[in-house]
Order: sequence, then C-alpha cells, then structure tokens
Amino acid sequence: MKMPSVPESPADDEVARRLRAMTRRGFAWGGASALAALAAWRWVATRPNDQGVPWPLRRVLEFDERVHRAVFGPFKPAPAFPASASRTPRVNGRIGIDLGLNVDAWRLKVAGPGGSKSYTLAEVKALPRVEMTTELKCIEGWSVVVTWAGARLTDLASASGLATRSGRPIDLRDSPGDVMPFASAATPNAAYYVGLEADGAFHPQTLLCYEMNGRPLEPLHGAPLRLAVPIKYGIKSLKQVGSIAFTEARPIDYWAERGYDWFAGH
Ligand SMILES: Nc1nc2c(c(=O)[nH]1)N[C@H]1C(S)=C(S)[C@@H](COP(=O)(O)O)O[C@H]1N2
Ligand SMILES: [Mo]
Repeated sequence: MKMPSVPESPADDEVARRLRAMTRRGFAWGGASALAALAAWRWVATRPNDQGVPWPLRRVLEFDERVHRAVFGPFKPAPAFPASASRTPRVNGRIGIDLGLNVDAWRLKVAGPGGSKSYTLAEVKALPRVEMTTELKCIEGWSVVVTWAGARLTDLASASGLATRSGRPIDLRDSPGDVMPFASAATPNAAYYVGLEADGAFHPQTLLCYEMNGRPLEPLHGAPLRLAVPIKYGIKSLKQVGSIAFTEARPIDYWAERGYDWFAGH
C-alpha cells in the first residue's frame, strides 16, 4: 500500500514569503536610516572647524564638558551604571573587621593638622546623602556593580576643618596648596589601613557609605561605615572604618606593604 505523500503545506509557503518580504523591508529601512545617518554625518563633517573639530561637535563637546566640570571639577569620573545593574558583591577580605564591634559606641575619629574630632553615625548621615551606582573592581580580576549611599569624604573633611592647613573647606581647584596632600583610613583595631592621595580621597565619588543596594550595610561588608572608592581597586574601599587622618606624609597602606601599587587606580 502506498502512503499518501504529504503535500508541501501552503501555510509554510506563506510564512516563508512573509519572512522574505519582512527581510526586504528591514533592509530598505536599514538602508534608509544608514543613508540619513551618513547625510547627517557629512553635514557635520563639512561644517567649518572650531579648534580642529567641526562646530556642531565642538558645541556637544563643550556641553558635555560643562556638565562634567559642574559635577566633577578637575576629577576624572569612574563610570556610572543604571541602578538596575546592581548586584550583591561577595564578601571579600575581612582583615580588621570585628564582628563584635559595638555599633552604638562606635565613633568615626577624624584627625588633621588642627586637631581631632569624632563623629557619630547620625552625624555622618546628616551630611548630604549621595547615591551612586559604580563598579567595585577587585585586583583578583572580578568586578560587580553596586549601588552605594553615603556621604562624600570631601564633605566630611570640609565640615571637619581638619583637611586643610587653614581650616577652610577643601578647594582642590583654586587652593590646592591649602589641602592636606594625603588621607589615611583604618579599621577601629587598625589591622587594615589604606592611604589615598588628596585627588582620590576628595574625589566626588569617594564615599563613606552606610548603605549597599538600598539596604543598611551588612557587618561583613563593613558596617557601620565603609569607604567606596570607585576610581581605585577594591583594596582601597576599606570596610568598617574607624579613623581617618589627613596627613603631610604618604600614609602606610596594607596592600602596598605587600607589593601592590600604592595608588591602585585603574
Ligand atoms: N577592613 C577591610 N576592608 C576591606 C578588605 C579587608 O580585607 N578588610 N578587603 C578589600 C578588598 S580587597 C575588596 S575587593 C573589597 C570587597 O568588598 P566587599 O566584601 O563588600 O565585596 O573590600 C576591601 N575592603
Ligand atoms: Mo579586592
């Protein structure tokens, strides 16, 4: 007995035809927009030059530069990410972290040429709150995007009056000579410590954080307060900060003593 042959389904034919038509239309649209982009680019590229750049581009660059300078001044920013990209980083490095720390009795000790002061967590939280979503990059080769909330170290330093020779707020652009050239931070037991140059310490993205990804900092991530220094490798983002000092001499640094680059920028 002969099996009836299965006829080619007209439905399949129809699908194939429509797909071909869609692809043709896709190419037509792609081609049209490519031509439009090319025409736009030709127009931009043939405008008279302003300092070596066609003027429309120069305007865009100037606008970017103005926005950039308003926020970052002379500083180079670390890239920012959408908050939705945030993940919880692994706990990495527990040197100096004391899980028995009495958080209520904890104070942040700040010292500089003019003396010393101590701050409660509430006082740190009273400083302008800054949120940022940046990358925590470990020298071990991994990185994770984290949303941090905290106070800028530069705001605390300026409020303390201890980071400048004059006692005035930090102004790295107009009075760099007044600013103490270095900052050091350490855990309360001083077992882990980092050093930062003024440009790193007083960078607008260098935060004293009390929140990670919208929640209070966990003890192993550095509660009650930790540094986040996104322009540097993670080794500088000291967890459980207990003291900060503004110094003339380059401070000691835990990982620099063990062979890593003191600046640890990336
Ligand atoms: N007190 C303290 N802070 C520390 C460390 C540490 O060992 N002790 N390790 C650093 C390193 S190498 C990295 S990559 C980050 C990791 O932060 P996380 O544990 O929140 O992911 O913390 C930094 N801060
Ligand atoms: Mo790290």
